[in-house]
Amino acid sequence: MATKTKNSEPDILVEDDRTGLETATLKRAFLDNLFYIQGKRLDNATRNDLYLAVAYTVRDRIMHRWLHSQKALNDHDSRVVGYLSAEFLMGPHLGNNLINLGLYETMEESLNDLNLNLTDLLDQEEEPGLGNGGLGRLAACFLDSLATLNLPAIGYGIRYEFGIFEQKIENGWQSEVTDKWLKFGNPWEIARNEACVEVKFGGQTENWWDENDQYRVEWNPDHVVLAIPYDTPILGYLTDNAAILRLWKAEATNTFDFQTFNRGDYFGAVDEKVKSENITKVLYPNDEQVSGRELRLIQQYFFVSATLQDCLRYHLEIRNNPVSNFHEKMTLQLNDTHPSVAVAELMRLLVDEHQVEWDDAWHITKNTFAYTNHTLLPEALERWPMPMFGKILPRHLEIILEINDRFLEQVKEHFHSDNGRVRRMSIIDESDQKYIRMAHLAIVGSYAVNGVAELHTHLLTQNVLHDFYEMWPKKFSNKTNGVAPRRWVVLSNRALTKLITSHIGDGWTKDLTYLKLLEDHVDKKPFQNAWSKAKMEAKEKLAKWVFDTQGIKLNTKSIFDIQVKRIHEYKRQHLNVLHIITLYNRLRDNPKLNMVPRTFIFGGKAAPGYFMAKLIIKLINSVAQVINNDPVARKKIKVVFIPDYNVKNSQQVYPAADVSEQISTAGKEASGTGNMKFTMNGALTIGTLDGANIEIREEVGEENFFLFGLTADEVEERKRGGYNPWNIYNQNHELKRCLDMLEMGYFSPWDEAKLFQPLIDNLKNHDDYMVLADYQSYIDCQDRISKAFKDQENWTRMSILNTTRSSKFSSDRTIMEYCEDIWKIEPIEVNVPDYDPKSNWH
Ligand code: 26Q
Repeated sequence: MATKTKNSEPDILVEDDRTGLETATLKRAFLDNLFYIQGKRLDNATRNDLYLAVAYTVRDRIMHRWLHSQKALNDHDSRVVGYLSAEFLMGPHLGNNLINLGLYETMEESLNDLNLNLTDLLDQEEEPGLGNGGLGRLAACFLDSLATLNLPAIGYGIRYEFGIFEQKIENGWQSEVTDKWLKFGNPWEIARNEACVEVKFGGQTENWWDENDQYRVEWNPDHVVLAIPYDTPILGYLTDNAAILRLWKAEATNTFDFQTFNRGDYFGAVDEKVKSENITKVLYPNDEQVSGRELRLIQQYFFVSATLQDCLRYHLEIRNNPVSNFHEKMTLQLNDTHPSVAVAELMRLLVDEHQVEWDDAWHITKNTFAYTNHTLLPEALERWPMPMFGKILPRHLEIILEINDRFLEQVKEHFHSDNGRVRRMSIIDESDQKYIRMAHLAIVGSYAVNGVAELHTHLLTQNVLHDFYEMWPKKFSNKTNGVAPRRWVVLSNRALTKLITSHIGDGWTKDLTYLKLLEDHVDKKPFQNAWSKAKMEAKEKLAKWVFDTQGIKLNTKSIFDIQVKRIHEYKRQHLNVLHIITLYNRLRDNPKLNMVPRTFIFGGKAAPGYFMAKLIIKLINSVAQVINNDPVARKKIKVVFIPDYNVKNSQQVYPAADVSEQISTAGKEASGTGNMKFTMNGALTIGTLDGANIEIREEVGEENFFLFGLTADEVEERKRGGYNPWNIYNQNHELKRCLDMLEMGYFSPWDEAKLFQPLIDNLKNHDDYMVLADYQSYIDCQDRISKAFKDQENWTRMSILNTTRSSKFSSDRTIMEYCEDIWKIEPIEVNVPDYDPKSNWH
């Protein structure tokens, strides 16, 4: 449609198909995208075509916000945070983006008009599973909060071609299938080929004194790889600000490998290409356990080097700053030690490539980085054999040794040549063969170090990192984790969201402390009824999904008792199983037993090489098979294992829980974040005094939390006193009976009788995770839960109070603390001007 204006320029009325937010506009834009991008009409589109057309419609509405955010950032010259993480477990984008644009209902309506169902299309999205669990999901929640709070932020990571494996359950065992998440294309990312950088590996170094009497080093690598950035916009909630998630993909360099090295050697060149592209092929699926593989170190260095080159280029070329104030304009958070080689890489870039003097470079470096520790398990502390490290990164080894020499001088001075300290604190572990301790490198090269829950930080400063804490007490602080309320309540739990908003307005979605206002209603019967109705709706939804996918029928009036998380001995899924078997035995003894029906739901992946974790999965499934087929027991107890637990299916799990299982051995779980998602959705926690459970209990009140088990101190004390699980086994009849049944093959009639022997042997002989020591306390606590559930009115009251008192666990709060105490960064207002077809608005 064009009209003539006075000055004879045709005034083309550009309709707002790419920006408009009305139902009719969305409908037209969707059909347009379906036609012009997918090349389909409604009558021949697949479900994936329809999903993509919606995705592009939403992406269009993000694009101008994103570009304005980036422009605002360049204009302001303010300090920016880069969040460096080997994992970003984002989950599906479409639903979250609709929520953040405030467009969820409108889009639902537009699609309904076309006889389409939004939920079906949301379900079509293949989630980017670029993380293992807590640490990767934390990075994702942080990006949501950073964007929502209008903070200038970039997430830097790896674009794995294959994310965390897809879990299949076959005959009760886990098997792993490659996660081909990019199979149908990814509408959310944009490749920025022009911003690629080169990353070097191997070779030798050469040193000389230059004409100014400066010591200089040149690194002559034997392999160079291209790093291509892929950017995804991360839109904040009801704001025009969008952060960037920049993930690096490895490609072969034509110039280097094909011409210089392999002239005429076609197959040699192809080998080089494969070798290069392997770097970002696959995510390592172990959490809490280091793999020590060379390729893992190569992955880490690859994304770190690309990231730092990118940051320096932004600082020097785009913002035109001098190299000397890099640390004032940029701060880089290290998500665990996975990116900690960054300390050496920034030194290399500054000293070797930008000719900065060592002392100045060190000043910049140690004022740039901050490091978050996520673990207390010794087996999870990363260290690299020195020879391997030196082979891949010869220059970085020299730099680390130099950093260490200077650091150990400081240690000697501070602790009066205490050799024990020098040995313990050194970046090089020399106890047998030499290793580089990545946590030590991260601490020495950072201005701030933090743990992720109060107990975790306390244990770090008192035990694991005590020497460092004594040397630099001010470097250490606690930042209790949090989760994004938008994804974990607003998107996942629509019914509860509507209920809450109808009582207190929608302020709570941006500031979770408003939930407190709901406490006025906690004793009002109609509100309580509405609350239990929302819970029931979520339970019915989950039950339907379990029935549709697994054919297991659930009693929605039963207690939904849920444990979803990675499978690990310290998380003690087997303690949960012992409770199930105990109930089963009580029912066998007395089929008329008046017990409150329970549905036990498990979900989680085991690291492929972790035998005991895989055996625990088999155990859960074996117990499920026996109980679910027992004509008496199945009326009261059901056991379900959800295969392939991931972000997408977790979104229907948290809202449906009555009971949240947070039963790790005290002192082992750094924080936990699933515990927070359950609490926000009104589940009651059964938990130990571990990680963030302690703070959850503090917030919701001890009368609204089911506590059991030894404390971290008591665990240590029992171990020091020569803990003997045999004694407990022999003295506790219910427990002994459970273990004997497992040992005799009661739950493995279809398999070899000795199937669970390794698990039982562990429990009886070592019980490193104090399962037997906590058994009785756990059972007693579960009995209290069953009793409490009978009083539905009071249960609902407790459920409401868990939600209304959960505001501390919003990642908005966590991010504000990082900003104030560590990063010192401030919000930037981004305002997209109103649409004006005459201005150069784009
Ligand atoms: C390291 C080296 C080689 C290969 C893999 C790894 C690796 C990968 C992932 C090591 C650890 C992880 C993940 C750890 C993790 O998720 N930790 C969890 O972090 C959460 C967020 O802070 C906490 O809430 C959990 O308590 C903690 O277990």
